[in-house]
Amino acid sequence: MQPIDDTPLTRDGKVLILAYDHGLEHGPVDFDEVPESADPEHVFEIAKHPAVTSLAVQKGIAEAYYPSYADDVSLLAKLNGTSNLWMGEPDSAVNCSVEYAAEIGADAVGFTLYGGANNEVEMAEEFREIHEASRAHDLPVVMWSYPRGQGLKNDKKPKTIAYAARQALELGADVSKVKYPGSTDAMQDVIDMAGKTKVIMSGGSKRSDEEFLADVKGAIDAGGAGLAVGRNVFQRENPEQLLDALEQIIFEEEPLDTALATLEG
Ligand code: FBP
Repeated sequence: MQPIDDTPLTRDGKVLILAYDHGLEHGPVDFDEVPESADPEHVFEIAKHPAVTSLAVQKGIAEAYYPSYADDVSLLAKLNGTSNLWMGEPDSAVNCSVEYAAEIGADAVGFTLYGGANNEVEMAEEFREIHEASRAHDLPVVMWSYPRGQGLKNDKKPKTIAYAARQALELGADVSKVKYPGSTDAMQDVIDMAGKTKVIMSGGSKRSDEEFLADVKGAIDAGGAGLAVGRNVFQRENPEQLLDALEQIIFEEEPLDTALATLEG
């Protein structure tokens, strides 16, 4: 397995995944704010920004659109996913194999694990197959580490998030994508539990520039490896401007004020 820092998923050891699986996970409601965002080409164009190390999409979007962007965008194939129409216990159908992801040009693969769900055992077994196949294809694996299920009333408790990051390490993920636990100290605990697995913050629903960038800065200051973000980027009229600010915080270690000034400029 080549070192993850030598793969296109990273830039200087850091990660900025632009996530665009929302049409499946949440449905068209996520495109209401900026209607052009329903068009995958709009988001592939955003993903050309140099701050974006990878674009995460489902198989159907990869198949239909990636051939036109393969020279400019690095692809992360999300291998499982669920629609918001599903009302059962959290679960996520495996809808793409590692072999097929490699065939369509993926540079990395992603998998959601709902730790604590009634289906956790089956999901962990599915992850085992994906993890071992990804090693055979030399593709880094990103785990969407999301504790969720009827036994977990609050999936954002710092200790629960730390446990999810630890699960990612124990099961072999190269990167664990977690919800921000609310403070730099709590994020530091999460990162400590993840050992050599890189920890990145999940963007979450759209909020003000100040709130969003402060969380990203908190995660980076804690030693986080970066961010996976969807709505806070594509639900904006000027996503490139926010990516400029994220580039400063994540890759250039600039202070929050400098990044905020970029947005005002
Ligand atoms: P966001 O930055 O928009 O939160 O995107 C990250 C992501 O993990 C997506 O890949 C996924 O579709 C979504 O969040 C899942 O959100 P939820 O926590 O509502 O299931």
